[in-house]
Amino acid sequence: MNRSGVTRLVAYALGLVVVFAGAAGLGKVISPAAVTAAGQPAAALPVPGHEEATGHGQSGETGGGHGETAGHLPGGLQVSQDGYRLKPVTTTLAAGAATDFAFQILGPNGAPVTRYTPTHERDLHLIVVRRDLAGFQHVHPTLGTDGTWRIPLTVAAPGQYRIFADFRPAERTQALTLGVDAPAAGSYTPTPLPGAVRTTTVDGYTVELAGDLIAGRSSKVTLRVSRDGKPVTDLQPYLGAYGHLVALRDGDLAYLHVHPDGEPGDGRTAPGPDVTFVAEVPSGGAYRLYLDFQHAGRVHTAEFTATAAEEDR
Ligand SMILES: [Cu+2]
Repeated sequence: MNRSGVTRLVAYALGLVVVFAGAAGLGKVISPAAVTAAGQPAAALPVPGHEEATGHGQSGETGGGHGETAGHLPGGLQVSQDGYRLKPVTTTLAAGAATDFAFQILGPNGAPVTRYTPTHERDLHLIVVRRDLAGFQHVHPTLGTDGTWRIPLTVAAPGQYRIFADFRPAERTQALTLGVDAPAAGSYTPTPLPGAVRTTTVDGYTVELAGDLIAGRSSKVTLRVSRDGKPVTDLQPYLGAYGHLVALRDGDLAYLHVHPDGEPGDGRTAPGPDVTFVAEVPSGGAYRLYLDFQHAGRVHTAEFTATAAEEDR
């Protein structure tokens, strides 16, 4: 046998081994018990919308209720939705140094969106947070005539950051929240998520959380602001309310829909100490809440971890 004949023989033997291993592997995955009457593996992916179509209370259902069926995802999980796209012009951040962060919102026609309808008094809200939910910032970039938004951004520490744009294009009736990741290079030390608490402090203020998040439902949460043991009753309007609350889900940073219950000047909403919100939570589990409030001319951000109870079934 010449050299090439040996090579062919070896290749043939190797091929046999590969086929054999492949068959053994296949046998493991598709055992007769795992094949349904229709001949499909029982573990096939669920059909989008299936959960909603069949209703709640199915045994073994682990989904999170109304908010999470396909086509109705929580905000902030996607870089593109309904034809709109968040396009970063700047793709990285720098720890401890200002980056001129620029981005565009591209519309369904592919061109940058230049006309917006304000929500909470602004055309666009930019939320920046590290993926471990630390380092939260809520800022308002400036829109150029070409549809490019710009803001100087400084993050305190290295890590992977999530950037959310919360906005409403003029031609839409609903706001959108798109999200994109941006890294700040360097050695990254993740912060474990703090445990759930009812009271936190920030800049000399104490903020207490009352009310519970409930998966699959709207629920009210109230934040009470005090200072030196006294309730603060002269909060200042900030973004059209006495507080602005952002809630992010631990694990995937889903951006929740939260809106204030009452606004300054409506005849029933006092300027503190209580600020009440209506939150819609898509699933049980841990969330990080960030409350921005303004007092004596300064904006402060109080942070909480809250655990949402599973929906009643
Ligand atoms: Cu904002």
